[in-house]
Amino acid sequence: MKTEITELLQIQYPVIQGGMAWVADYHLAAAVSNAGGLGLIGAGAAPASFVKEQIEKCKALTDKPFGVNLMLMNPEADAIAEVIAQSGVKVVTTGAGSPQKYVAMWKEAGVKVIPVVASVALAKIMERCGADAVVAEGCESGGHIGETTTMALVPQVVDAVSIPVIAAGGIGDGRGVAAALMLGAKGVQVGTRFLVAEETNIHPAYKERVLKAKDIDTQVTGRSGGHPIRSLRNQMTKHYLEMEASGATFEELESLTVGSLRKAVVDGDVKNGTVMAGQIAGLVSKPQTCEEIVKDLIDGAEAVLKDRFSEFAN
Ligand code: TUI
Repeated sequence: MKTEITELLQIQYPVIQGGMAWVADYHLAAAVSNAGGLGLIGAGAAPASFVKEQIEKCKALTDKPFGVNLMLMNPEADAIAEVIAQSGVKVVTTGAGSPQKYVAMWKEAGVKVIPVVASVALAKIMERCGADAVVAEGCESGGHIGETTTMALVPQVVDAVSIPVIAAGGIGDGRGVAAALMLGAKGVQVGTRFLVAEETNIHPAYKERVLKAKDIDTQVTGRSGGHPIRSLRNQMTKHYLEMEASGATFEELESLTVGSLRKAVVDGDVKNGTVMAGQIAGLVSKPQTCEEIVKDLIDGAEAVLKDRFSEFAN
C-alpha cells in the first residue's frame, strides 16, 4: 500500500505505532518497523540518557526506519530533542504540546517532523513552522486527549493543511484504516492494538485488562485541570472522578496519579494504577505479533475497500 506517508517515511505500509509512554520501548519499535510499519520509542517521562540508550538498542534490532515520540511535558524535553537530532533517528513525533521551538533543529538534522495535534489550529501552526506531516488524534485515543472525535477532526485537518495527515484515535482493524483513508488521511497511527502485541514488554495484567475491555470501559479523568486522560475504568478512575466532582484541588488529584502509569505498566497494579487505553480496546481480543497486527490492518483495509466499492458501485 503506497501513500504520501510510505513515500515520506520510506516504509512499506502506512501504519505508525503510537509512542506510548512506559510501553513503547525499543523491542516494540523495532518489531513494528521490521513488520513494515513505523515503530516509535516513547520517551514519555524518561530522562534523555535512557532515550539515547533505547535508540542505540533499536538500531541493533532493525535496519528499517524508526522514530521517537517526545512527550513535551517531559522535564528533559530540551535534552531529548537534542538526542533525537544527534542520533540519526529518522522521524520524531510529539505529543501534549507544541514542538515549535525544536522544528528548525530537527529539520536541519534531516529528521522528519510529525507533531501530534488534536485541533485544526495547532495543525496549521505546525505546517507553517515546517512539519512534514501531522497526526490528527481524536479523543477516542488513550492517554492525553483533546476534545474532538477522529471522525470530525481528520477531515477538518485534511482541509486545513496541505501536508499529509495521519489519523489516530479509535483505529484498531482494517475497517478503521479504510475509514481513515476515506476521510483523507494518508496513514494511521495505532496504539491500543499494539498494547497486547507479543513484543510489548508490559505487565501481563495490563494486557489482560485490555483484552477483556468492552466498548464502554474507558473513562476520562482530569478534565477539570485541563489535562484529560483516557484510561480503563478501575478504582483509581472511580476515586478520581468522585474527587473531581466534589471540587478537589489540583494537588489532591495529582496525588492520585503521580507515578500511576508506571504502577500499571510495570507493577501490574491495574486497580490503583492508570491503565491508559483507547475506546477501541473493546475490539482488541487476542495477542498477536506485530507482524500479524500490521498484516491484518492492511489486508483488512484492502478487503473492505474492495468489498464496499463493489457493494455501492451500482
Ligand atoms: O500526547 C498524547 N498522548 C499522551 S502523552 C501521555 S504521557 C502523560 N502522562 C501523564 C499526564 C500527561 C501525559 C499519555 N498520552 N497524544 C498527543 C496529544 N497531544 N493529544 C493531545 C495533544 C495536545 C493537547 C494540547 C497537543 C497540543 C496541545 O496544546 C498545544 C499548545 O497550544 O500548547
